[in-house]
Formats: sequence, structure tokens, C-alpha cells
Amino acid sequence: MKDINIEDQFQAKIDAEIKIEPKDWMPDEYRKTLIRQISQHAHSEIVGMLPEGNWITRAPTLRRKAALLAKIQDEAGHGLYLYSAAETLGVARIDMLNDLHSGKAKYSSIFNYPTLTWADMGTIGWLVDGAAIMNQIPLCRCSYGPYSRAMIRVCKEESFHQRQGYEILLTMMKGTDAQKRMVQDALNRWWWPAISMFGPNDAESPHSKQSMAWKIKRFSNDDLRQKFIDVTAEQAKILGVTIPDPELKWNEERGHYDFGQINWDEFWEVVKGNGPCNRERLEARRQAWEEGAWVREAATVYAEKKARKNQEAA
Ligand code: FAQ
Repeated sequence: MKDINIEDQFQAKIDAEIKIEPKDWMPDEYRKTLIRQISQHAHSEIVGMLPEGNWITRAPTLRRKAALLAKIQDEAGHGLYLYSAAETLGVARIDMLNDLHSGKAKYSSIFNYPTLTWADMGTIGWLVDGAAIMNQIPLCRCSYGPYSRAMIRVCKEESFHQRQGYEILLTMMKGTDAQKRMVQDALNRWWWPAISMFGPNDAESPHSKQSMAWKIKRFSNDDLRQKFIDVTAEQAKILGVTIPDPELKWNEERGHYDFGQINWDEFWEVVKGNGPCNRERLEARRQAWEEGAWVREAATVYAEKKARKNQEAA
């Protein structure tokens, strides 16, 4: 039998849909790609708490406030699963957080936009969680075991988030003219940033080809964006709102919606740190980290005390 090298064996496992686990051999680049993607994803979850956190004290009813609080807590949980999944690849959590706080690490562009009205809470649920689900359901089948398993739970929670957002908007669209205008205004502001979340066009996406060969990504950025637009355009009709894209039109031949040009200059400016809220978001994360120092210190002292007691008992 012909000898196959370790890299071919690795790819053969992936092709056979066998999950790669932390102690398995993997190419350095596979490990690096996963650390990059999972840590960026984790950062997005915890930075993503901030735009919504802005509305906890101003939610219109107790029921809305309880649902919003639960949603934001879920995002914190997602961050924790994801940091843990990244740690299985040999990276330390503190290093990932240092990279976030120094501005070196990326997180999703979408969270650098401000949340101006209550309708933004509905629109984030509908569009941002909706886009996140479209992107993340395929990640449940990612070739790396710990990431794929974390994503299964994350996706279950994201679908609750999407529904709570859509339901906020459905309720507002049954309300006064001012409420309806508020929903349309939120959609006008969030639509283009939401469809940019899927990342650059395939031709401009340096990581896609290899990530798809390794089955980290199952669909390209453009394919996921198209799927999202096709689904969302129909949901907009039910809501009775107008997507702010004059070129959005069903194309019978393609069996998909055609849509207009994304402003990629704006996207890259936001990714580079120059969006409307980048500085504010990073400052809030740094402050939360500093204010949490006493909790980390107390937990460390407690763990040491417990370990000492266990040792004495032994
Ligand atoms: N923002 O070659 P590609 C959520 C970067 S979670 C900023 O296409 P890749 C839940 C990319 O990192 C939302 N940067 O890269 C929630 C790369 O830079 P690098 C986050 C972006 O990795 C809801 C460069 O551009 N979801 O919303 C963005 O193959 C509500 C070239 O791009 C995930 O992270 C962007 N939008 O594909 C929470 C899902 N797009 O690293 C709170 C997992 C691209 O070379 C409230 N991640 N870049 O310096 C992924 O699926 C992928 O990483 C992509 C990018 C699709 C984001």
C-alpha cells in the first residue's frame, strides 16, 4: 500500500467528515486559522453585548426588559464557549483578551454602529442575529470538534434572539405612525452594515478557499449573503417595511434576489477601527476588564486556598 503523509491523512479525515479533536495532529495553518476565526468570533459576542446593553434601562416594558437581559446574557455565554474552544488549540485566554483590548484583534464590523432607538433592538435581533444564524448554522458542521459543538448551542439561542427581534418589530408595525417610521429608520441604518457582516466578496476574501477545503467554512461569504438576502426580503414584506436598496429585485432566472453594491470603503474603514463607535466599544471593554480585576483576584485566591486544603486533607 502506498504511504500517505501526515498532511494527506489529515485531509482524508476531513474529507470523510471525521472531526478533528484538540490532541489530533493538525497543520500549523489550520490551527492558526481556527484561533483567528474563533477568537474574532468570541470578541464579537462580547463586544456585541454593548449596543444592546445601551437599551436595558430604557426597554418599554418589564417583559421586553427581561427578554433583552436574557439575550445579552446569552451573548456573554457564547463568548465564554468560544474562548474555551479557542483555548483547546493552545492559545491563552489572556492573550486573546490583550489583543482585543490593544485594538490588534478584529471583531465583527456590525457592532461599531450606534443604537439610537428602541426599534434598533428589534432590528438587531432580526438582521444581526438573523445574519449570525445564517453564517453559524454551517459552523455546527465545522471540521474542528470543539468549535462545531459550541456552535450547536449558540445557534439554538440565536434563533430565540432573532425571533424576539422580529416580534418587537411586528408589534411596532401594528402601532402608531411614529412607531412605524422608527422601524423603517432603523432598517435604513442597519441594512447595509448587516449584509456587510458576511465579509468581503469571495474574490476579495483571502481565507475562504483554504477554509472551505478544510471544512471550517462550508459556504462562501457571497453564498451566505445571498441566502440571507433571499430570506430577509420576504420577511420585510410581511413586516411591511422597505429595504433601502432600489436595486433589490427578484431575478426569476437566477432564482435569487439581485441587490445593489455594498460600500466596501465604509466596511474596511469600520474594520480598521474608524467606524462611528469603535473607540467607545473598545473603551467599554477595557473598563469592564479593569473593573473586574478584583473578581479575578478573588477567584484565584479562592482556588489556591481550596487546592491547599485538598492537599492537606490528602
Ligand atoms: N467584521 O477572508 P475573509 C454575532 C475580516 S457574531 C470585521 O472572508 P474569513 C452574534 C476577516 O476577519 C458575529 N472583520 O475571512 C451576535 C479577515 O481579517 P484577518 C461574528 C471582518 O475569516 C448577534 C478579513 O476580513 N460572527 O453577530 C468581517 O474567512 C447580536 C478577510 O476576510 C463570526 O465571527 C466583519 N464583518 O471570513 C452577538 C462568525 N468580515 O483575520 C451580539 C465566525 C471579514 O485576515 C448581538 N466567523 N472580516 O485579519 C466567520 O464565519 C468568518 O470569520 C467571517 C470572515 C465570515 C466573518
